[in-house]
Amino acid sequence: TDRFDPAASDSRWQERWERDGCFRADSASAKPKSYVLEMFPYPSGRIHMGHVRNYTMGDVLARYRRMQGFEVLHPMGWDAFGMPAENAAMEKKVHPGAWTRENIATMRAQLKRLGFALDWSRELATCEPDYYGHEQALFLDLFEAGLVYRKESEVNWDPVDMTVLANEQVIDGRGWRSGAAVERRKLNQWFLRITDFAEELLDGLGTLDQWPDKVRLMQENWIGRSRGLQFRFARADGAGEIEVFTTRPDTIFGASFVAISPGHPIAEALAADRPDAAEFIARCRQGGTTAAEIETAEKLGFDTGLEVTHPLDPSWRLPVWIANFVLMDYGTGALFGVPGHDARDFEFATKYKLSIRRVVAASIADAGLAVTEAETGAGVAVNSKFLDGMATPAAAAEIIRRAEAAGWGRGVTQYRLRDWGVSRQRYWGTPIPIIHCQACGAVPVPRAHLPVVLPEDVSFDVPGNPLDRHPAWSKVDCPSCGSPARRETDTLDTFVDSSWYFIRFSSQPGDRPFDQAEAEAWLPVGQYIGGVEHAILHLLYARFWTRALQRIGRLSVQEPFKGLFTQGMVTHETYRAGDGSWLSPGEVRRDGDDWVHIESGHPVTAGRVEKMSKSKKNVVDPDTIVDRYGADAVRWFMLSDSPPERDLEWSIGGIEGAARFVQRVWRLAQPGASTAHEDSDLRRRLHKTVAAVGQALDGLQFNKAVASLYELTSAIEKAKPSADRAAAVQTLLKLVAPMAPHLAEEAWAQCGGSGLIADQPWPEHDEALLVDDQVTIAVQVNGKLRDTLTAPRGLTREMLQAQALGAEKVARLLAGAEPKKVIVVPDRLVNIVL
Ligand code: ANZ
Ligand code: ZN
Repeated sequence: TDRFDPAASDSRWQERWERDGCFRADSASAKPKSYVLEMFPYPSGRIHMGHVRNYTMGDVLARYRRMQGFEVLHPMGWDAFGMPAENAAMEKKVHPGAWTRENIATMRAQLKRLGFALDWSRELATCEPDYYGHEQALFLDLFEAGLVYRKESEVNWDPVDMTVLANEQVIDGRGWRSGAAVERRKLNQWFLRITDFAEELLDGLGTLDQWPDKVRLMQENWIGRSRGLQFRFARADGAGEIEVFTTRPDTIFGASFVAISPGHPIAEALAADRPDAAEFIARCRQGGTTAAEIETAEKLGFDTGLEVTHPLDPSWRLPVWIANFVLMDYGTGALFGVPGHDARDFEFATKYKLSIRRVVAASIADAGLAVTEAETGAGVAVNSKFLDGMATPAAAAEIIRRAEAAGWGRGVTQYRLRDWGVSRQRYWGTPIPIIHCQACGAVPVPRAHLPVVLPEDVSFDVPGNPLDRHPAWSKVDCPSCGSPARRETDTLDTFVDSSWYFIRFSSQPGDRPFDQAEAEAWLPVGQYIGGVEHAILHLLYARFWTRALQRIGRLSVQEPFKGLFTQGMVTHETYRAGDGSWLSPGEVRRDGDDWVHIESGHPVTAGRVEKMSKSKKNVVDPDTIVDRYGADAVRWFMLSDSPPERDLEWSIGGIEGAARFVQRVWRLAQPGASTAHEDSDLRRRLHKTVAAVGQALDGLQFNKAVASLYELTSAIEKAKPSADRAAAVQTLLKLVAPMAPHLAEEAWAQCGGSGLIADQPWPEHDEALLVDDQVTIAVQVNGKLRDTLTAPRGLTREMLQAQALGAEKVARLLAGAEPKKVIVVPDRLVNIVL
């Protein structure tokens, strides 16, 4: 046939791969192993183009590694717990489980249509007891190892709906449903001791040389190591001390106040007998719990009337304020304010008329300059007694030395990283396997009783956690004393589910979370691919979980993801009608220089090219495209137009170009197809392409691989029929196979190739054929080497002479003068005599 027909072909090969168990990973294989993984999707409804791009990249790599002779693990699963399912339950009255499982079925079918080389036998969904039951076991392992604890901590509270809100449910400080201003409330919650691993997680970043620098930097900043001084101010009333933490001990003579957090014990004690203090603290509790919200909130202060004495000058007193920007869970929950050199302190001091003093300057001579805004950089100490003239780091070290010598403080390391709060007051998550007993406290559910399964009969007609309202589920007997007790009704943060799914993929025993030997055979993941939106939390939590398992002796792997790649987004044009509503690109047409709405004829404004999103109506549904162009054209387009880390703009031109390329390759493979007669050096070209495509795929530079394949295709099209040409076609098909696997299989079969092309070894190249037939020509002036040229072998004397005289360095030496004589030795040298 003269056309490749994806509609007939795609499903045929997909079934064949499935039937042959082609992409099943064999843990017992003697081949070297390669684990390729894309971040598993949240089953939100349908696959979008972003998924297609992500999974195509991983698929190309997986198929390439397989052809290279690796035993490849390339699995797929579903990050299936989370809020959207509960929102759907509230809005559409469907059970979160039914909604989720239906979405999974749809999306699985969509992925299958794209022909991904996945080991579907290892598919998992985190919402099934078969997965989350093992997660409960791991939670208990960590609990027993002291890596899990419970403490009181703040949550977002919606005062109208009377429910706890997840951070994502707080929009501009208000509850997403009620619109009420969110408050902070204290609740007992479960935490994982990730801070125990802060140093390891930071140091481990140094070993991740196959991660993007920007992601490592984001993790580094998130962990946030600061070195500084912790010391005590004595209260002037003699009633104890206030301990503070500073990263700028050099500014100690610039202190103008001490500020404590609204949650600080001194603040709480004060609130107990002063209503104005209590009221102030309550005011500070308004607004959400995110760090960003606390950072940007207006600075609020309350003068306690207390005073402390300066450690380096007992006659110097500083006022103590309660300030909303001081976090209780960082450092000591108290600080000394230096308005001259800290932006928050400057804002605070300006508002409350506290003194602002310069203690750092560019040089000693600038000591008298006024400070008009916080100068946070380094310099030399001024107005600081014995520190005067010392550079910032030396001055800081000097204060730490004196504090330690005199015993009023010590040098410390602080991390910004907080312990991981994993409690969620939600239904659709992994139940935390704990039972609360009046007498025994928090008791782990006995292992034999795992999994603790979510009840099916729950209602979503009122806000709050359905598990709390369920009449029977939480009522159990204490496993330790037998008296009536209560199940924990909090469920785990879904980031816990995604912190170990890649381990479960390695082996799926029924009686434990994973098989250690098999996990160690596959891990670490060789190449992990996903969105940069997961650069911080997901990756950090997965790294922590892996290290925690290592600490308790369950897995001897340090880092879960050896290579990380973060791909760009898929974007598309946007359009808006006169009333500001969005129109899909299919609803508009060009009219001269303008755009109009096809249906109404009204003018339309073309907007920016933006990430595909439902709200902007610029989504292209992969299924429609696969129907029309076939899987390979979509896959090819996803790889071809942009470097993979950049955004890819969807366009009809692009997908049609990809579809045309598929047909071009198809035609090449047809018997007797060539009517061309060029006698090109196809062999050399072919070996170069094999090398270039391999190198590009190793570096995940898919667009470069595509460009090389276009060139080879054109070269073959021009070549006259020959054995070289026939061999080139077969090799081309192998090179194209990871990207356009259906086409490659069909054409391979057509050319009489044996077996599946997916099972063929990756073509080898001959290094000797890679070197261009180029020579290096020495360019001399008066017999001295001045420059070199690269030229094709056999270039004429005249051409060589012209090139040499045109060389920049030679032209400079000649300075316009005519050379006396030019001696040319072809393929070797040009000597210019002046
Ligand atoms: C005096 C000072 C002078 C400070 C100066 C900064 C600049 P990083 O670098 O993020 O670790 N701080 C201490 N505890 C705090 C808390 N619980 N909540 C909010 N801020 C707190 O920040 C350390 C600095 O943040 C500390 O150094 C302290 O202010 C403040 F020119 O002390 B500094
Ligand atoms: Zn008990």
